[in-house]
Amino acid sequence: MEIFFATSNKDKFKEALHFLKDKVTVKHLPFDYVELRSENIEEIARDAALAAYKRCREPVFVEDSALIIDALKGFPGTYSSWAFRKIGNEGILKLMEGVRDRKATFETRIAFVRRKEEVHIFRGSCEGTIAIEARGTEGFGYDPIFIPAGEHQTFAESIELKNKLSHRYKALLEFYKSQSLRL
Ligand code: ITT
Repeated sequence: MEIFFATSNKDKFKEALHFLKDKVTVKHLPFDYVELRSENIEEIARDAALAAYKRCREPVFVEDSALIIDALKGFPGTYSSWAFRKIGNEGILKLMEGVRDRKATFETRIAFVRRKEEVHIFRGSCEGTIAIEARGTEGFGYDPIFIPAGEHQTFAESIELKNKLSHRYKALLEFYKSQSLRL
């Protein structure tokens, strides 16, 4: 079976390919569209998947991820992409200066459309904390400031750790286990 992953983010595509390459043929559908404004990542993923399906008329999935920081009342959440472009990791660390509760969660929703209007959702999350300073050069986005629960390294310091524990990995595993990819 051949499926498309619609995303504007090459790093996300690389990580998905790493996991799915032995299981299914995944093709990149470069996809820039105006994302729905919502506080619900599932709704955003659903809307994007339907738009992607309209574009390619082939089995396609999208994936929306959000970093949710407890002490910032869930910010950046569904504004993660915008916040990363505007203030980046430096800006997040500044907002967290002197904050003791550093708990944060990465959430991912995969939305898969095989045929018209039929959307399947798969979830993955990874709990952790926001580091005091950015560390590491691997991965992308917020990886240098995210430490998964029970670990000491950030995702950017250990890509092996990320590939094993990440929100994306868990959502892809659900996707794969669902049989959606086997017909
Ligand atoms: P598409 O929507 O086109 O797929 P995007 O980069 O906008 O690409 P998201 O909305 O899912 O992707 O991501 C929101 C932000 O969170 C964005 O700035 C990413 O860099 C960041 N992000 C997503 N997954 C991440 C991960 O695994 N590690 C670190 N940062 C991540």
